[in-house]
Amino acid sequence: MESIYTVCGMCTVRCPIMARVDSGRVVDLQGNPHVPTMAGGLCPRGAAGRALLTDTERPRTPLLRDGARGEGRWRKVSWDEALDHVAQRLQSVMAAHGARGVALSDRGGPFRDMHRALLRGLGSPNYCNHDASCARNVHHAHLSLTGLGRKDVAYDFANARHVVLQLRNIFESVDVQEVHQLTGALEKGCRLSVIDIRANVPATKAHDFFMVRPSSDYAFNLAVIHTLIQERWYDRDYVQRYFKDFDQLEAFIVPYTPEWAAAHTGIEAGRLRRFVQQLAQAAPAVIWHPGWMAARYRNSFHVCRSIYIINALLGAIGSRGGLPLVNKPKDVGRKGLKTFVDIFPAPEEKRADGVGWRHTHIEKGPGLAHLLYKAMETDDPYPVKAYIAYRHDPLMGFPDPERLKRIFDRLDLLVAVTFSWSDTAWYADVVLPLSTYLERDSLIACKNTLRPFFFRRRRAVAPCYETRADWQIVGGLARRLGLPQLDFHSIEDIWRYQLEGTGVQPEDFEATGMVPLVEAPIYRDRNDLAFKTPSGRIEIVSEKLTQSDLPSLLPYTPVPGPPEGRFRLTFGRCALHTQGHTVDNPLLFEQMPENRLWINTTAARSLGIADGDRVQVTQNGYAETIIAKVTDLIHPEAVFVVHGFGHTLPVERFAQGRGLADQKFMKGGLDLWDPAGGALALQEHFVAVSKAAEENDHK
Ligand SMILES: Nc1nc2c(c(=O)[nH]1)N[C@H]1C(S)=C(S)[C@@H](COP(=O)(O)OP(=O)(O)OC[C@H]3O[C@@H](n4cnc5c(=O)[nH]c(N)nc54)[C@H](O)[C@@H]3O)O[C@H]1N2
Ligand SMILES: Nc1nc2c(c(=O)[nH]1)N[C@H]1C(S)=C(S)[C@@H](COP(=O)(O)OP(=O)(O)OC[C@H]3O[C@@H](n4cnc5c(=O)[nH]c(N)nc54)[C@H](O)[C@@H]3O)O[C@H]1N2
Ligand code: SF4
Ligand SMILES: [Mo]
Repeated sequence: MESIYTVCGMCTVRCPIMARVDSGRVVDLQGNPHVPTMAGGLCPRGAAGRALLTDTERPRTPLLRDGARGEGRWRKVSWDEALDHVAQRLQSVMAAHGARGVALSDRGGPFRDMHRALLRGLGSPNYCNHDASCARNVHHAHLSLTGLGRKDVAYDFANARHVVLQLRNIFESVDVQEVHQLTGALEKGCRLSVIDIRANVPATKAHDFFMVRPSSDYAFNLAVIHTLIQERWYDRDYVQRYFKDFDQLEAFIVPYTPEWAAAHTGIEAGRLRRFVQQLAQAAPAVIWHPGWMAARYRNSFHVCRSIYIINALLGAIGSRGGLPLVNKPKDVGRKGLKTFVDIFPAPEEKRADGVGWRHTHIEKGPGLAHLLYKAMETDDPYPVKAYIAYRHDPLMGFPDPERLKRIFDRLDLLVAVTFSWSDTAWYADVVLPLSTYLERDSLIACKNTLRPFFFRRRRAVAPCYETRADWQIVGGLARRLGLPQLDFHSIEDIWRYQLEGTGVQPEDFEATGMVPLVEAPIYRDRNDLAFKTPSGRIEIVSEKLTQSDLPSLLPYTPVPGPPEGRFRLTFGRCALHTQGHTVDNPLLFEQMPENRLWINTTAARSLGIADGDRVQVTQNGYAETIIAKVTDLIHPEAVFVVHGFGHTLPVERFAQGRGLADQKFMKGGLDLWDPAGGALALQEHFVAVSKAAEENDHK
């Protein structure tokens, strides 16, 4: 029996794991035993990864579309034919429209260096990732205050004395190490407060649960800031040392009393004050989590920004037990990995999504994919005619898939690189099948934490079908497109290239799968923090926002609520599935075959709906049915579903026809986004709910 230290691929958290392999078969998966915070454990999805290997429904060879887009008629082809085809089509798009006519989007993360380099090598600026549908608001909120990205701070749960989760479902939207760290802290007496629109799993374990009116979080947080300042419960030394324009915050916050907020949030003023006092008592070992999936409302950026302001007022940013600054290799005197993207100069061409020139306050890196799609729709600022969806399923992860399909109809080439079927792959012209994470080696990646380390994914077994690893797919395209710098003979050659000058060798990963760059975690001196804003301080007024005519301190206006007889459609995750791509996994399907519609008991009763009834959800003539979960534990204005269900593809035997697809109830959603943070506002859509008629008792 061989033990292989590698990285889970069932979600983007990428936990370190150990695969045990016997005679070419993976017999067991567990958390990497060398990582204490994994405690040998995995989440249910991680444990179900083995089912991918025997999945005969996933794309098993390269496929070229035969019929119309989305019709599902495919021709199996060799890798040579598929890669030749893609390279030729890319070349003809580039001949007609220039390199800028090619776009690529992915799912972010640490393994993207090579395909980003491919796009840059071609000369296109149009790289995007999924983040406009996820955490862009969080990231930009932190940038605007501190000049640091959202991942430039860690969450030091192990040493925290009070953790606040708002828009963060930590025990269901799982990161295994965070779960272990937080449960450990709770056992040692850390307080947990949850601010949510429904009692999620963290709420059931919290000392305090605030069920706020959906979309009223900004009012809640403004009242918290008001109370901290008015009662002088904030960390005055920290504020004096690090805040720029504190006086502007002080003046702005005056009207936002807890009594004022109560009318918006439904939370009694006295409760809010007591909570703020408890926070101040635990400071600076406080983590008010800034959220993760914060693409919800057109003011979500300011919700996230207010959270970071609260953390800063409590002195938690940069502190042990709070949000300490992470270390990059150079911070600990080491050299980082050599990158592929830096082989090529950054394209001078303007981005099609307008980021960097129309939208100067938005970070260029991953841009804003919804604005890329609008450029494809209008040819403004120029035509984009080839699109590679690389590990990305916008037809499920972005709103209004019917409109997106019409946009994709304007493309000359749509390529999907994926290990499973997805709505986008099904609509593509070419499917390039990636090997599953247990069958492929990856680049080496670097994780910046208190104790930064290099890690890599190593394959546990050889591919079961005609699938390939990323480096082979990208290398194959690069060879055909005149970019030999990205064409490597073996993964070992790639690892050696990346590790050049770092003092680390590929063999150093054998023992545990990772190589720490420093002996022990390093906390920076809290009295000597360096922020990366123009002033080097925490900037309440951000020049970049001002230059874009956007306020840094947004006065409160309520997000419009549901019209009479409708509900706000809200969504989130559960511990048993990852987005839309695990429903067809037989082990996970068995545990949870479909989503249910959470609906408040009083609202349900007035509609004659009982728990377990099949109900119809409608919006402007579009309807789907789903089973109702009638509960007191959700705010009456909202209904809630776990995202990722309602599949229609015939190649997904288990998932097909099960549950409801929330993204299909988001008509016009590509136009609804937060102008300051750039992310979509996916929870500004309303639906009607009724008991399904008998004859509709199926989907
Ligand atoms: N098991 C599992 N884990 C995952 C993932 C997965 O698919 N499955 N995906 C990963 C990814 S990509 C992400 S982005 C993260 C997401 O991690 P989170 O952002 O923590 O997850 P969600 O479950 O989307 O939402 C968090 C909570 O927001 C609440 N909520 C909805 N509307 C409002 C509101 O108006 N106000 C307040 N206060 N709360 C509201 C929901 O009820 C939910 O409990 O999880 C990651 N981890
Ligand atoms: N309505 C609605 N929309 C949402 C959300 C919601 O809750 N409701 N959640 C949002 C969130 S938080 C996110 S992060 C996005 C997620 O949406 P996407 O970014 O599209 O993410 P996934 O579904 O995780 O992965 C996309 C595709 O990549 C494939 N894939 C998975 N892993 C790999 C890999 O390692 N390599 C390759 N090449 N392919 C891979 C999967 O099989 C899947 O088909 O959706 C967002 N959109
Ligand atoms: S959280 Fe679960 S699915 Fe995600 S990487 Fe970790 S073990 Fe895998
Ligand atoms: Mo996400």
